[in-house]
Amino acid sequence: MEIQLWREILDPYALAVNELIVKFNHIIEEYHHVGAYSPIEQVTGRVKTISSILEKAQKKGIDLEYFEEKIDDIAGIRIICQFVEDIYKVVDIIKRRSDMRVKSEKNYINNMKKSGYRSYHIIVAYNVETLKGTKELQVEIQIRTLAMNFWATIEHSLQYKYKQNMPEHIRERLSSAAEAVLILDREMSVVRDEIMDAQNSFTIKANIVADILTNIQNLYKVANKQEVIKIQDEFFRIYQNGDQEELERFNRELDLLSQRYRAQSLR
Ligand code: 0O2
Repeated sequence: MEIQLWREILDPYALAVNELIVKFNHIIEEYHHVGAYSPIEQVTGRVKTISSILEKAQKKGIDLEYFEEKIDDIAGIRIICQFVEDIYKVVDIIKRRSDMRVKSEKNYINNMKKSGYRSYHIIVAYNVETLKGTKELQVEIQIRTLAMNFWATIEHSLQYKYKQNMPEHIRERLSSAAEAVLILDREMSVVRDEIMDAQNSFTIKANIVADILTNIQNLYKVANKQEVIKIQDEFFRIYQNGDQEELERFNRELDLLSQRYRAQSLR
């Protein structure tokens, strides 16, 4: 196939990857905007390279005429979570969406691969709009924890280096590292509630501070400058004390003051 033709075929996949990265990042933002913990930590994506498509087609005996149907990870999204529990939340989120249809799933979390690989894979059908009209594509979404991702990234590079001939002692090391990842994820799940609490209060505090600063900025445009400088000093004092309740109270008072000055309409 000519390079140009490959480009034409792969272009919609690049669009799908870009769109899905935006959409999953938006989910993270939505959680943060309401001061909640996001089950998604990070999102990345890629379109398989032509050489990797050719390699997979050859390995699996796929006729290149049908590679779009037979290779389901031409477009790949990787969602990284902090905890194993988050993976299942993300799976639910994906299943409830109307812009993608789940075609198949593989749970390598409960059924670890022989290599030690763990991840949750979902193949979805996803529509993109192109100059030629709507095109339905398959996208592979891999969902895994930070620890699983660390292991998979290292193992992937070693697989690439050794191809089919990975030395036995390295294979054994990887296998015991996979066990360590399993234990690490379990340990993290035990302290999950405490970690989430800490992260939630950090996000809530950051949101309050952002609100206060917006209020002060808006007041500066309409209120007496000396008064606003006093408010600002008061904010620094409360901030340094680090008492969240006092910050919340201060923010409510500022809201009222801003309303009085109709400053909020300037937001
Ligand atoms: P790349 O370079 O990431 O695109 P299979 O024939 O079982 O290997 P299949 O049937 O396409 O592959 O589906 P599967 O098992 O769900 O694997 C698809 C992708 O999962 C792989 O794509 C890898 O990204 C990842 N994966 C699966 N098994 C392993 C593993 O043992 N180690 C690591 N590091 N990743 C794995 P590609 O095309 O193989 O690779």
